[in-house]
Order: sequence, then C-alpha cells, then structure tokens
Amino acid sequence: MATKKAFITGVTGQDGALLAQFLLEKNYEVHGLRLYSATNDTSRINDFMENRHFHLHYGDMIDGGNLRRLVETIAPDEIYNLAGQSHVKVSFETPESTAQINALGTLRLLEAIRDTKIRFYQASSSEMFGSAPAPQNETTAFAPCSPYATAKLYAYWTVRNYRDSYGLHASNGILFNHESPLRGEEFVTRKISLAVAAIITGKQEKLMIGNLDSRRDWGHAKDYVHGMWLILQQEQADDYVLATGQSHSVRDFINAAFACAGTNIIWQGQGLEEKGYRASDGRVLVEVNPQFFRPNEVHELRGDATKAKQKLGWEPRISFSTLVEQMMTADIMAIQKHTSYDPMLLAAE
Ligand code: G4F
Repeated sequence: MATKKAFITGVTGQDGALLAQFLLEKNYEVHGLRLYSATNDTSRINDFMENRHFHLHYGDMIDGGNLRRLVETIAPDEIYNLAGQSHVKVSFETPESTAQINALGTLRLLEAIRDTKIRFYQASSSEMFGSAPAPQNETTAFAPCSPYATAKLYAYWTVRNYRDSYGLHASNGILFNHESPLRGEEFVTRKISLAVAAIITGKQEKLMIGNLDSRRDWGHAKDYVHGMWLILQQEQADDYVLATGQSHSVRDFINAAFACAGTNIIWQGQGLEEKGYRASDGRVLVEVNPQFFRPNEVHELRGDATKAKQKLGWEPRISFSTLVEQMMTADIMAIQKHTSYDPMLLAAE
C-alpha cells in the first residue's frame, strides 16, 4: 500500500528519474509527466516503468488545461516541478519558448493547485544568482545573465507570491549544479566524461571545449533529490539553497576526469590558444573552441547551504572526486561493452 502520491514533471530527466526512484523506495505512488517526443527517450526510467506504483502521463507545461486535468485526476499530495528547458546556452537561441515552459509553465501549474493543499516544490536554479559574487545564499541579490535565468526568476517569484497570497505550501529549492552518470550529454561534465572515456579507449582524438575558467559548485544529483524531498516534508514552506560550498573550474573537471584514467594533462597557452597536452607524450587532447562560449557567462557559482543544513539537516554526502569517478566509470564501461549499461546502478551507489 503506497503511503503518499507524488506528481513529478520532467520525470524522464536526470533529476526526475532519480527522484522517482527515491520516492518509490519510500513507498510513494509516483506519477510522472512526460512530454510526447518522437525520440521517446525513457532510458533513465526503464528500470521502474513496470513498477505498479509508477504511472506515466503525457503532458506539456505549455498546456494549462492538460496540467489542471492531471492534477485533478491524480490528486497528488506533493508536486515536484522539474520540467523545463534546462540548457543555459540554448536559452539564448530560444528565449521565448524557454520563458513559455520555465516561467509560464510554472504559473500554469500553480494556478492548477491554487485552491488545494498540495505541497509544491519548484526547481529553482543557482543560475538566478548570475553575476552576484560567490558565495551565494538565500539572501544574495539575484543578477541573472541569461534568458534561462530570467525565466527561472519569474517562476521563483511566482512561487513566493502564491505562497504569500493564497497560503500555498510552495517552496523553492535553489539548486547549484548537480550531476551523475545520468546527466544529459549536452552539459559540460557529461560531455567531458564521455569524451575522456572515448579518448582513452582510442575512439576519439580530442575534446573540444568552451570556457575553461568558469567555475561551478558541482554536487551529486542523488544528494539533491533527497534535499528536494526534505524541503516538502517541512511544516512551513520556505526557500533553500542546496550546494556543496566548493567550486571547481571546467579545467579542474577535465584534469580530474583524465586522472581517473591515469592520464596527466599539462596546460599551455592563453585564452582561445590554450591546449591540454598529455604529459607522457605531449599529444594534444584538449582544445578550446569559441563555438561553445555563451553570449554572457556566469563566472563563478558557489553556494552556501547553511540554512538547509540547519533547518533540514541536509548535507551533501558524495564528494566531487567520487562524482567524477562514477561518471568516468559509467562512460568507460559503456564504451568498452558497446552495449547499453545501467547508469541507475552507479547513480544508486
Ligand atoms: O554544464 P553547463 O552547461 O551547466 P550550467 O550552464 O551551469 O547550467 C546547469 O546548472 C544550472 C544550475 O546552476 C541549472 F539551472 C541548469 O539547468 C543546468 O543544469 O555549463 C557549465 C559551465 C558554463 O560556464 C559553460 O560556459 O561550463 C562551461 N562550458 C565550457 N565548455 C561548457 C562547455 N558548457 C557546455 N554545456 N559545453 C561546453 O562545451
């Protein structure tokens, strides 16, 4: 017998899949919103697609009637709004649809639950801090630097307004970057782990990368879905930063990924001319390509999660080095086997 019902938008993504798995283990009945797509990628949730407590629904964050009907039919106790256009660089190309989905999509969902007691979690983002100096916490003034960040900021404030105006139990989790072997290949950490795995197994010559100097606070997504759940278990709705408190550069991540395979990288040159050479034989393994730069960059995100630690008892448990090792192991295994592998097993470690 399931204890509670949860509705997760964006269930086929990294966070949605890990959260669904976490809630199923807590004996929840889990309902997930999936967007219809021709590619129909359910690889992250295949492990529990047949679970009798798991249900998938077609839906779309730009369709308010659809969201309202789903909320009425499912009647969940908790909603985790994880759906969205999540790529910052892409948002510069698609600012209007990013706002439609990330900003107005959240508004539509809040309208659908306005007169209910359903608890609501909003996937807010550290990108909202933008150019604000690190470390950033709940009192830092937002300074968004992309269409993605401004859309997320609209959603963040709408959650706060619905909480204040209608007494909704609606909370923002302001999450810093969080990764895992399930991370999408278009994000820098997974791009690096995939490329390094391919290079060391002789299947790719080099990694082409954008801004090496940008710094992010990279944690493990498994720790962060635990934090999302804790936020909704609180008596009072509130807003929380979840972060590790440490930042690393893109260059650091590349060094760590190659180090997992016993390869040392030596960096030489400046700016677009900077290259990463294999220490043992001087071969170029990394080059900078301006194609991967953004019109406006967020230079450093590093969070201060003191409030979450004090009020939720939340702390990240998986270290940066373990995260990189897990991602590298998964991608090397996948390449060596030439078959599909089960990243959920690694993500669950
Ligand atoms: O991995 P990224 O694309 O993640 P970004 O932009 O920080 O956004 C992620 O984290 C946010 C939370 O802070 C989320 F809200 C958001 O949805 C997403 O999950 O890029 C990280 C950094 C950037 O500074 C980027 O310029 O890596 C730099 N970078 C350098 N070369 C690259 C590349 N990013 C990508 N994606 N690809 C590159 O080749």
